[in-house]
Amino acid sequence: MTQRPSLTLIGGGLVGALLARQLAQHGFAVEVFEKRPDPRRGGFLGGRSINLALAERGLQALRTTGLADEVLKRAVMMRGRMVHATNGTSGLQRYGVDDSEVIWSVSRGALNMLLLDAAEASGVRFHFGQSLLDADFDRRRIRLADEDGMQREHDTGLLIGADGAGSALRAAMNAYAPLGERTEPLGHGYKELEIPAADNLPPALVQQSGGEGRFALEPHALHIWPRGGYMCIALPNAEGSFTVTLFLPAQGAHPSFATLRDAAAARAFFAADFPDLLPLLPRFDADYAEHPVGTLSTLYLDRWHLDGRALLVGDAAHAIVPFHGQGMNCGFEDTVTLVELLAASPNDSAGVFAEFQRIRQPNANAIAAMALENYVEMRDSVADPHYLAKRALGAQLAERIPGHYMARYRLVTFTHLPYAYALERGRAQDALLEELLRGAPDVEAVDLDAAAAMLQARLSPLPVLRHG
Ligand code: FAD
Ligand code: 8RB
Repeated sequence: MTQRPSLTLIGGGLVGALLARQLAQHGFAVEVFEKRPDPRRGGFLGGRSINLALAERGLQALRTTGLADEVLKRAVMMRGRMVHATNGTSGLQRYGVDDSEVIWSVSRGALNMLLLDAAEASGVRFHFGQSLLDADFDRRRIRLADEDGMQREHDTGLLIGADGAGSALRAAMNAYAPLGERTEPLGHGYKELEIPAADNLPPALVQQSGGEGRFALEPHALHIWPRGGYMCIALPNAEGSFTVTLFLPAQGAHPSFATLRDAAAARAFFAADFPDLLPLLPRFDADYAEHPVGTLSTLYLDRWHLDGRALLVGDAAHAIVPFHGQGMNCGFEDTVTLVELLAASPNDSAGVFAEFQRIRQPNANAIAAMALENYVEMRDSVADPHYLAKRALGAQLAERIPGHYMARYRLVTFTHLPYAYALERGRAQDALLEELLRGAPDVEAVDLDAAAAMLQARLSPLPVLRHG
């Protein structure tokens, strides 16, 4: 075997830990510097439960490294979006065609700890409580600070930045040679609230029954309270609680975070706009007062690497807004591509980094665009009759001609087809659905045989899908 270069990763978050594991499995010597203390040492106790939606792309990356089953054991299946209308009624819109097309709610803390264990078991060396300050790319040295501010220097191998949206390695690379960095703020912020497990709520409020009575709401769904310009969502946690996120304009006329300065103002707003949700939030005032307003933006870079010396992956390269639930999934997909390229050409890091960017950047741009679009869909369109008509027509066509029609959401969430393909295909399909509905007062009036024939004539067949 040829001598493989050693790798120095900055950041042991979701992407860094998973990438480290895969690289070590391929015989690379890997060390990771992580700013925060080791979360496995009691740190997460008493912390808030934050969950994420894991979809096929992320699952596939976990499968390649033998971790998918273990992750799924602790995950809660979500079959679709449960839309809670203003009048208090709710209904499930399935994400896929059946239970083979579902997404999974996983705990960020538990997932990160599982990935750290797995990476360590494969031989990765972690240095916790070590924050990157800057990098000398010519001398291949980095400067780090520990939690007490004590600084030290360290010789590195190839540098990979998996240090998230606020990446310190990116800042160091950008200072050495500009990366063409651009941040586009969404102008909306978010705040996390919690619905406790049902045994901590008055029984009269618990809206679902059956074998899973520890949940206050239907557990197997991603809940959405769409309200036009803003919304709340809730994802289930395995122990029975839900993490709720309020998305709202940061500034401007009521309602915005600027006009909801304190818990009392926010409570009045919830009582008016989310009357069915507020009673499920017994810690509303404390959560609202204590949890910070998070900001949301999209990050674009012209370059993700410094020749063969340093590369950015995950959020450090392409942070996106959350509305497609694909940030982690996209970062996990990055790791598979990078490891394949590095394993094939371990001694050509400049070629590998350039090729990685060539393959991944158009896809990162595509999911960034689709994530922005999905905010409008989630907060607004899910209750719009024209949107629902298109969705219903699409579902019938998907059943009739599965080789020619697959909703964009399904292409993104349940396949490994490139994000850029999903974006382009979605546009073409959408134009045809619009055309079909223009000539018909409603879905029932569309001649499905003629519609299917038209799609088959005007769209290329979908690529054969690899599953599982
Ligand atoms: P991070 O997970 O941010 O990890 C970066 C790591 O680098 C951290 O451990 C950090 O401590 C460390 N670090 C930072 N600076 C330094 C430094 N100077 N030196 C050393 N280490 C450093 N994505 C989905 O796919 N589905 C979802 O449902 C979803 N939900 C989300 C919910 C929330 C509340 C948030 C905030 C994000 C969500 N995302 C979701 C996005 C997802 O969390 C990110 O895309 C993903 O975590 C990116 O992984 P990463 O490893 O690149 O960055
Ligand atoms: N970051 C998600 C979807 C798509 C849901 C749909 C949406 C919270 C921060 Cl907002 C959101 C989705 O179209 O019906 N799948 O997974 C996850 C989402 O938000 C996550 C929990 C989130 N991400 C800062 C907050």
